[in-house]
Amino acid sequence: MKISRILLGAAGMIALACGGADNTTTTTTGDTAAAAAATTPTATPAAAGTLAPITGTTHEVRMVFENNEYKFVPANITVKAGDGIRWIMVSGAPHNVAFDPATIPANVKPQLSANMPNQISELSSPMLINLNETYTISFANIPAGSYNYHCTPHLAMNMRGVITVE
Ligand SMILES: [Cu+2]
Repeated sequence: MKISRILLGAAGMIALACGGADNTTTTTTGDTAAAAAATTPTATPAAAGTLAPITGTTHEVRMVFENNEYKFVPANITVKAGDGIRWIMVSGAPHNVAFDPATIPANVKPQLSANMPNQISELSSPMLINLNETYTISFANIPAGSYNYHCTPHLAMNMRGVITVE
């Protein structure tokens, strides 16, 4: 009597242990897979579509036609994470701020695009036509790196700039 109870008990515990282990493994795997499936699609568009506001300094770049040259002044600018740049139309309009999508890394493009309102084409700002008209881009959440840009109407005249995000 005692022996069979012990055996039954032991068998029961083994069965429970096995069952428990199986269930735990299955449940964990299922949950992880479900969590990954649920997280990945929601997180990516949220990150891609949300403008990250400027939290630091807003720098100014003038768009000018001077000495027979179309240029961004300064053409090279370094900003810190969270800074922004405001382009201002001074002379020689129309001008815009355009990044060649082919030169912008895949991990930068979604946030840069989210930080550029009213694009006329991928990563291209609208045209600034009037004196003192401005266009501002936040570089918050943009990975450190150097990014080339140009003015679409004056690309052939070499109106180019470089933004370095520290
Ligand atoms: Cu221009």
